[in-house]
Amino acid sequence: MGKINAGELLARTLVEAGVHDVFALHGGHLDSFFQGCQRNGIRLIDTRHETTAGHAAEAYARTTGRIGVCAITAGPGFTNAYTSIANAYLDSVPVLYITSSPPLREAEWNVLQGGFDQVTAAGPVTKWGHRVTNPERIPDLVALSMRKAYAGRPGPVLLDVPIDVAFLPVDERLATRATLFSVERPAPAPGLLRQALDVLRQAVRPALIVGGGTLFPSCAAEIRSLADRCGIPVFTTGKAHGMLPAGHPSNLRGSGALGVLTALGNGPDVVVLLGARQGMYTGGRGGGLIPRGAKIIQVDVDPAEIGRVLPVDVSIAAGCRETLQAFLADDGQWPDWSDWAARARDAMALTETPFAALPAKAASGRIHPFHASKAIFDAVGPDAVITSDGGECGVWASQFYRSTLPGGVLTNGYLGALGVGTGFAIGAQVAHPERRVVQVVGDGAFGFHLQELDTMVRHNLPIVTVVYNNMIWGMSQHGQEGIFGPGKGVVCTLRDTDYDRVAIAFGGYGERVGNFEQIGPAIQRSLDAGVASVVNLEIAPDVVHPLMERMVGAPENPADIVIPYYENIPALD
Ligand SMILES: Cc1ncc(C[n+]2csc(CCOP(=O)(O)OP(=O)(O)O)c2C)c(N)n1
Repeated sequence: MGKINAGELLARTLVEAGVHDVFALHGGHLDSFFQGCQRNGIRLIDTRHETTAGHAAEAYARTTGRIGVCAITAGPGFTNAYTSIANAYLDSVPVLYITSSPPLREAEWNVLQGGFDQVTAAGPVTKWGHRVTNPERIPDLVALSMRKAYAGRPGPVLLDVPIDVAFLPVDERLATRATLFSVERPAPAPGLLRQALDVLRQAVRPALIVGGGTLFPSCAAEIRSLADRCGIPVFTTGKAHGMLPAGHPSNLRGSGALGVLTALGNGPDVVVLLGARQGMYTGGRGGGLIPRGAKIIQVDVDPAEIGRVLPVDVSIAAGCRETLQAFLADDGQWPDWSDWAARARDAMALTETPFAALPAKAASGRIHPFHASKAIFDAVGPDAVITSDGGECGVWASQFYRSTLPGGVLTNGYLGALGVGTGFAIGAQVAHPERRVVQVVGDGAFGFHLQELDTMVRHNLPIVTVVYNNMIWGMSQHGQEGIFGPGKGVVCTLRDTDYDRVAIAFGGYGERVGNFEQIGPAIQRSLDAGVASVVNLEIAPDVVHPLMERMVGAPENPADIVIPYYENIPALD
């Protein structure tokens, strides 16, 4: 024990907390920390934009269940990362953001990379933030920040270490000690558990909707046991794919099949929302997913989430895993739901039917995105980690992607931020070197961070990126045309860029694919290339996903006021 600097102490504390990898972009403010990471065996993965580092840390957390760590510099490093912080906040993912800032002793003197308070600026998108003023406090503050990130509903936290604090020598004997912990959440109250089981056992057509609240800690084993035991159809929101193995008979995947069942008037009569918040991803109050009149049992560790949009019949403010364990510990009989489950599986097949008969080549001569998506995921298989980023392409892809890894499909979340996929792919590949990582992405979305091909190549991350190159911001243009009429798109045109050659320029592998039959072989060659690659797919700009019509209008009553992308306002009679 002797004198070290605060950056070194920070690195040692992270090691003690079990952190192996930190996503970062350099700034001299953090040099004592970066040197400390190097000396203490923490792997630094440096990206070409701070928000990609943040997205990578988020994906790392989502695919491992452990906190992601992102280190970014003062001022522009922090502001660049803001989108990723907001993304993790809205999607409830534990990420520790370590930032630096100008010296405390030069406060308010118009210095470099300062002039605003980062801790305050981060306030609306973090669970907690703190500026370290005394280097001896680093161990307990790091531990506190991790407890804050995990506790209750998880989320990002920010620990700011000003440069003069980061470089200060500190006597290790005077440093505080870190109190670490394992994640425990409250069990359900016995009375409420009883009510929930009674309502569920009386159900004729139950549905379990599993959300991101089942990731921290992972409930995959318990969800599988429950599905095995009672055969309840399980639907997942975007963050919870992979919670049941891809081929499990109860795995109804995303909400598509639920929407079909509900539209056919054969939706569930009891819905269990398990760590799945009410809101856009569970159909809002529109009744498109959860039919009006269905009973709702909502389980969420955050009591504030229960009943946020629709009233709830049984509210369980407890941990998802603990609630599942309590369900499993009950030895009552489960009804036979096998006929209902078979009907639900048939509905899943119906989501493909309307498109399967269409030709693979659209009127424009380019590839139909439905067929492209099917061919991509036939070639990729279920064991890869998938990131999906973009507008309509994400909707097409969602019919086919699957992952055997819990949380192994990473998509745009509540922030709706394009550009998340590239950082997600980096974080997932760092966390899972044993798995293939495939990113599917719109040409618009890919443009936000295509410089990260450099990061993938430098760090030997053989991610396969498949670009849906339809030469437009598709969802935007199709939305505008849906509202204002054909040809009325503005600010939506892109070029037919050689994204494959961009990959080659960065030291990777690339192919352009103009015909449907070549999609599978091109993906296979990319998987075999041993280096980051881009498959540049010529996708038809003239194919509009039917979801667009619902997103921008088509009210039941033509007199309703249509608010595109949000709930329409019914006309008063
Ligand atoms: C950062 C960000 N900027 C703008 C938008 C608005 N937006 C939503 S979808 C979309 C078009 C997406 O185009 P692309 O990624 O090419 O996918 P496509 O719809 O063509 O499949 C845009 C611009 C957004 N959601 N996020």
